[in-house]
Amino acid sequence: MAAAGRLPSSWALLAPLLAVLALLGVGPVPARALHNVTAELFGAEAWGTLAAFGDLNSDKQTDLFVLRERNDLIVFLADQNAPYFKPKVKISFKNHSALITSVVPGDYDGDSQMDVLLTYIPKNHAKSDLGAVIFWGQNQTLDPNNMTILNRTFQDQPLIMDFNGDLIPDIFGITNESNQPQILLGGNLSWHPALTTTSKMRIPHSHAFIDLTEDFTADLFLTTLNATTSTFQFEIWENLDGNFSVSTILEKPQNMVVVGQSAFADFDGDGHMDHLLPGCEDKNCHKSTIYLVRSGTKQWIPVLQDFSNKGTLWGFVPFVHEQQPTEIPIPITLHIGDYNMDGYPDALVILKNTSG
Ligand SMILES: *[C@@H]1O[C@H](CO)[C@@H](O)[C@H](O)[C@H]1NC(C)=O
Ligand SMILES: *[C@@H]1O[C@H](CO)[C@@H](O)[C@H](O)[C@H]1NC(C)=O
Ligand SMILES: *[C@@H]1O[C@H](CO)[C@@H](O)[C@H](O)[C@H]1NC(C)=O
Ligand SMILES: *[C@@H]1O[C@H](CO)[C@@H](O)[C@H](O)[C@H]1NC(C)=O
Ligand SMILES: *[C@@H]1O[C@H](CO)[C@@H](O)[C@H](O)[C@H]1NC(C)=O
Ligand SMILES: *[C@@H]1O[C@H](CO)[C@@H](O)[C@H](O)[C@H]1NC(C)=O
Ligand SMILES: *[C@@H]1O[C@H](CO)[C@@H](O)[C@H](O)[C@H]1NC(C)=O
Ligand SMILES: *[C@@H]1O[C@H](CO)[C@@H](O)[C@H](O)[C@H]1NC(C)=O
Ligand SMILES: *[C@@H]1O[C@H](CO)[C@@H](O)[C@H](O)[C@H]1NC(C)=O
Ligand SMILES: [Ca+2]
Ligand SMILES: [Ca+2]
Ligand SMILES: [Ca+2]
Repeated sequence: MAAAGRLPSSWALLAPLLAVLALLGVGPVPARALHNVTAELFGAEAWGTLAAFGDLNSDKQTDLFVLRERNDLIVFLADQNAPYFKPKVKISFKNHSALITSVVPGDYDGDSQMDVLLTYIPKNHAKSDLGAVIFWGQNQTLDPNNMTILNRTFQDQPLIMDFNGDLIPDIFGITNESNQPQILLGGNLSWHPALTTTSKMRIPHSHAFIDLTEDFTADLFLTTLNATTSTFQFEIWENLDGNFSVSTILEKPQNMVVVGQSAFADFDGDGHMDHLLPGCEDKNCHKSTIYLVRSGTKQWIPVLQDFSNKGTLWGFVPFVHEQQPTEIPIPITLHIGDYNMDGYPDALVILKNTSG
């Protein structure tokens, strides 16, 4: 949950969206607490999985990107009149028999028209690599026939970030062409090596683009595998005007055997972002823990180690690779941040094909 603590107002924005999420039956909010406005909101079209939010038609109203059967993307545009979200744009992947794994709206060519990046598991996929395609926005909508299929595949979900500070989102990840992370710069869509790190990136990644050095520019947080010690470690790459250099490397807590996904939040309320790490002290996750490292320090502090409640032991579920992509319910990761760098907090949900 990168950047969640950066702008408190993003939660205010998120609240109504979570209500919608709950109505679609995918969110963490109990739907019982809400009255049924499904028909009012969506009319007869109320089915699918909410995959992302974004303002597609630049009317300053948030539109909903909904997936159906993981190969149709339907954009519900916000409207003044009921139903308040109308299905207006459809992109079908049925003919490609590819399964969409994430939906990330953004203006990837900088023409002020929102585009959408889809990642997908390609047909006849031998490896677990993900394909990626950008559908171009034009005339306040998406053209289903105007797309660019990226000529590299990704080992894992790419991270969308403004790498070079030109306000155009860029696409970061390990591709099939190199072991070093690459960046696809938005605008002219040119590939560049992103960092000189020699460490292997961990899959599923828990990388984040977040200001950890408190200089108001977002830094890059990576979870990597140290080749010498064969353990996970955390690298913070500081952003100096678009040049990234490693500033801190932190080993995982010594007792942690299964390492979960890092999260950032101002845990102790001192105004600084802390790094929270859930995990387990044994392979089967009978002994779950959460550690914290305070901003600017390198010391892990256990914050929660007793997961037993009324005789029941609660544990995290260790990560298991997705076996049957079509059958498995899709876990949802929420990302909140100023996505398009326009000064407003944006909320979006990325679907991942992995748990965790
Ligand atoms: C909510 O309303 C929709 C549309 O009228 C209906 O299909 C759905 O079953 C309702 N849900 C509940 C929980 O009543
Ligand atoms: C999908 O394939 C079917 C038959 O193979 C074809 O009739 C249809 O036009 C195709 N749809 C699209 C959107 O390409
Ligand atoms: C954009 O949409 C408007 C109205 O819907 C239409 O008149 C115009 O021709 C479209 N322009 C392009 C380039 O498609
Ligand atoms: C496709 O989209 C791009 C970017 O918006 C635009 O420059 C180009 O003219 C479009 N091509 C067609 C055939 O519509
Ligand atoms: C990918 O496409 C870019 C242009 O978009 C081209 O410069 C590059 O050579 C291509 N790379 C490969 C591996 O095909
Ligand atoms: C990487 O993936 C692209 C797209 O699938 C493919 O065209 C290219 O040949 C692959 N490159 C390597 C080195 O496997
Ligand atoms: C693409 O744009 C970036 C920055 O905007 C620039 O550094 C790079 O040289 C350009 N690449 C090409 C192939 O035009
Ligand atoms: C791997 O870990 C060791 C011990 O903590 C450290 O000295 C070394 O710099 C790390 N290697 C990399 C590539 O970060
Ligand atoms: C970033 O690094 C490049 C290449 O090393 C250098 O040319 C450029 O001046 C650096 N920019 C800043 C702002 O330090
Ligand atoms: Ca809108
Ligand atoms: Ca665009
Ligand atoms: Ca950029």
